[in-house]
Amino acid sequence: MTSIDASELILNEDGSIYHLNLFPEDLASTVITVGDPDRVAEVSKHFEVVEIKKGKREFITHTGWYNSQRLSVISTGIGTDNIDIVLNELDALVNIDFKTRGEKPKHTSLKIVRIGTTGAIQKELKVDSILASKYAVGLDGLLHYYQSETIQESDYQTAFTNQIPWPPTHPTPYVIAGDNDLLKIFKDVNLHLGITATNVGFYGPQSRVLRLPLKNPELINSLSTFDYKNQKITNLEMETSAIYGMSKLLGHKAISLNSVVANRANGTVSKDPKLAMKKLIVFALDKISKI
Ligand code: R1P
Ligand code: URA
Repeated sequence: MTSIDASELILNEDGSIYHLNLFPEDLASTVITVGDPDRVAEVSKHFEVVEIKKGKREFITHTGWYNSQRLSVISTGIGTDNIDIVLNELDALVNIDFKTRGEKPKHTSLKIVRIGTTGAIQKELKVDSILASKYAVGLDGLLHYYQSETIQESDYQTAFTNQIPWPPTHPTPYVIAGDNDLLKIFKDVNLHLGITATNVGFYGPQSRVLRLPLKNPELINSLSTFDYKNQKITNLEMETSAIYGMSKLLGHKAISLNSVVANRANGTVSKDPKLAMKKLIVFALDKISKI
């Protein structure tokens, strides 16, 4: 069995994983990820018991019980660079033996549910609605650092690059399908199914102009008019493509749920984003208890 060097799988002095600061036994097999560290307690306050509260940097974890199911909720902070850390370390916690530093003989598959916020780019998608991502379109480039061609939706990708002029300075867009089993379980009249584009920033990379002129001012228009088999890209955020891609590569199941806090197509924002998030958390926990 190959043993992974100390420089590649870094453990803290107490033997916990480097960034997440967790031991394997601290993690449940169903993991809710949230961007905002303050959102962790908003989720875990619904648990009957919280047995573990740990954290380091922006990565706060609470593990406890909800409806007789053990759940972990962890904050990822913002961005696909953080998702690279979180997904690799979550996987290491269940699939690498920290004593031998080798892969465990039996693979454990996690169920990962993102509860996040997003901006809609289609007029019809109202603020405060909730959306699950059927596909994620990654504009961020993270997946290109891994051997990931086999999990990418190449037809979708070809349609994208045929319809949208893509500057050679930007990473090639990649497309990952959401997990069908989880999408079926979460199906609901109150849930929109959409196609989520993930990018590396909130301002320029999502076509927001404050003081800096954009290199490609047409980006948001081309994203919102792009069409693949009569389905349009519905929303923009900063983590889903990496969560879908890394989960698939590592053998985990993931679904991304987002509350729409802004609609870029009609310039509206939620009047009560906290209440909308509370509703999404209750919705997600109810569905998770059916997994
Ligand atoms: C930007 O405000 C952040 O909000 C969205 C984006 O993906 C980005 O992380 O998600 P979260 O609310 O989960 O952080
Ligand atoms: N999060 C994003 O990344 N973009 C938005 O427009 C809203 C939330």
